[in-house]
Amino acid sequence: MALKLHNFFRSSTSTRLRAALNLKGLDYDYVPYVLRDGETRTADYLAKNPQGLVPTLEREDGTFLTQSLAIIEWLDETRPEPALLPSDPDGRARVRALSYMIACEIHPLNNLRVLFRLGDQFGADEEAQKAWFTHWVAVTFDALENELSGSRATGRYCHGDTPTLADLCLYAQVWNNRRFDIPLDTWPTISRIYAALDELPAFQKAAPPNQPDAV
Ligand SMILES: N[C@@H](CCC(=O)N[C@@H](CS)C(=O)NCC(=O)O)C(=O)O
Repeated sequence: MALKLHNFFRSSTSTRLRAALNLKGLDYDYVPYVLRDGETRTADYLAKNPQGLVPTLEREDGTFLTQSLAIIEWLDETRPEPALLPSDPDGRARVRALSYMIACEIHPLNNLRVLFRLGDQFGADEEAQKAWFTHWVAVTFDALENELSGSRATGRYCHGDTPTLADLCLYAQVWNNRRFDIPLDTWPTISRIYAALDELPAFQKAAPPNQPDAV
């Protein structure tokens, strides 16, 4: 049985994982879910992913892995080439820190269920949700821009000249920002790195509009 990716085209955590699978040259079956329709809240899906979130990676033996960063690190350990984390501890710490800036400090605050909650509990309309989303992107992208532009460890990509975990997160977050039309020009280094990543077939193939369930 092939690897199966349970995911959603517009989900940034899914985009991260698709790009990792593509960089590793791995084929997978694509299983789409519509988040707004509650397709990840069914008993069948909750048996795969107890949080009812995407992505979930179904392994060849029918077992499941959840949490995009944990899945990507598992892929990197089981299929080491090309490496998505540097070989030195300092480099790994930097790449993980850049990744967590996005994965821990932006994504959870702007997730669909948070935006829904803002609407349901506080009456936040689309404009208010956009302001919320943009605020949390800007707070961390400003800091990320400072780190990336000020560090000699930054290369063509976030860390040196080969894509790492941090680039998977950055690329997916830039796509996610398009949901609210957030322009990139305020962050020239992020913008440059995104453009370099977008030239790579593994990233292009992972981009939301290029998925079978894209609408
Ligand atoms: N930390 C988790 C987050 C997963 C997650 O929140 N995925 C989003 C899509 S990007 C989701 O399923 N959202 C559904 C919702 O918010 O109800 C990961 O990295 O896998």
